[in-house]
Amino acid sequence: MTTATTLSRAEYLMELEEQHGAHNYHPLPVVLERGRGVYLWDVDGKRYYDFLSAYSAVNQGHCHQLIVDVLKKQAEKLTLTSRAFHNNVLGEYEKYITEYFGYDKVLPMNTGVEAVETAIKLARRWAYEVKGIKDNKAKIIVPEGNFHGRTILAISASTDPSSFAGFGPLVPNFVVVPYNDLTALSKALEDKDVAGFLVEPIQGEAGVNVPDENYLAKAKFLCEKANVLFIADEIQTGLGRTGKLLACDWEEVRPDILILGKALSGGTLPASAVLCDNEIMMTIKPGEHGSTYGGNPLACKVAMAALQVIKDENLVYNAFYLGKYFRNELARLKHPMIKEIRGKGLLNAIVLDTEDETFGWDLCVRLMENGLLAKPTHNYIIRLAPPLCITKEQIDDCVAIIAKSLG
Ligand code: IF1
Repeated sequence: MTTATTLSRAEYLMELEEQHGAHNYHPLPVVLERGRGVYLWDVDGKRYYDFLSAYSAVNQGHCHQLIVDVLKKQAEKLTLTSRAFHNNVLGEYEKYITEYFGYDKVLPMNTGVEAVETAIKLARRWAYEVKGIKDNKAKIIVPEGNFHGRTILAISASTDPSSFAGFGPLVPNFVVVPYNDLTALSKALEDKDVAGFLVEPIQGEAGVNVPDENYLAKAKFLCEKANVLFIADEIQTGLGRTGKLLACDWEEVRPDILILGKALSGGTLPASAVLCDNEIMMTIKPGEHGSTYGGNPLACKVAMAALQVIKDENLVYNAFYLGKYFRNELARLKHPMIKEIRGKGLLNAIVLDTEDETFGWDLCVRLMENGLLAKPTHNYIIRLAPPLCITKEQIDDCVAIIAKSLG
């Protein structure tokens, strides 16, 4: 019988999770206690490079001092009023973020998937009130391999059984087309009941799938022609991650509805946002949508600080320049196990040349032992996405760790 005394601190803490927590994840065997910048430390004081960045939620780096200071200051003052009343922060935030991205209005929510749900509600409401689609007939086109979160609506759009199997009945009226296939999209857009096309500019979970040049631009053109809303899920690809402020900026595409989350708060607390112009946003009337914490003064102050850090620290250019450098350095390894290197900015992945189901996991365990944390998105695809504040020297250090771990 093992007791708490015979287990290490890390083992004891993992045991607590095993015993008292839902088993809805399979984490790497590491117990983290502290984060700063690109680094994480475990309970034994071992330091790691974070190459997951909480799935792109800490683009600014862990516990960014400026963001944390704003959080602490506002936390002592006013954290939540609900939207039943006004407060002195929300309007300032709404002005700031709508000018930052160039939209008429913003609807603030908390998690990414709540923002996705909000975007779909807006698209449907616009379809009925503006486009003139018959009530309850609105359809949303989504690409194969999409990932938009874990709610019933989001998994209803998914084509991955591990997301939707066993959770039915699902939400109807999602039309699936192959990703990066304009002919299929064009055909699907002939249906007059289509309200929107919901797309990730780069598919993160599917394994950092980068579409062909001009896919986004041509898709946007086809949507405009069909009077269908182009809805960009930039929850993971936005906020500098791909070397542009938004991944859509690579093709100068302006989404009709822009969805943000994750790094919007610099990884301190949940904050998400849906931005669009009046024609769409004003179709939702008072009392028809909301959330207890949506737009709370604490999240708004933190989000303004997180967005300002992206600008002031030039994180977009850093991601652009060091992403290119990182991919080149990985390529220079000419390692036989690396079949493909792909990504934009600091959203990258290596595809391993193996049929071995466990190779990806085993490699991530070796990377962990060598001081770098990453996670396979599928058995043989390893996502490599550090905070955007990483330096060239740290990239060199990490390429060496990756080379050593690959053997
Ligand atoms: C998990 C994946 C990434 C997202 C995009 C919406 C959401 C996400 C493009 C929902 C969230 C997270 C969820 C998290 C792991 C992570 C993830 F592996 F699940 F698929 F990043 F790729 N749109 N992605 O990536 O945002 O509600 O989570 O705030 O579910 O394990 P959320």
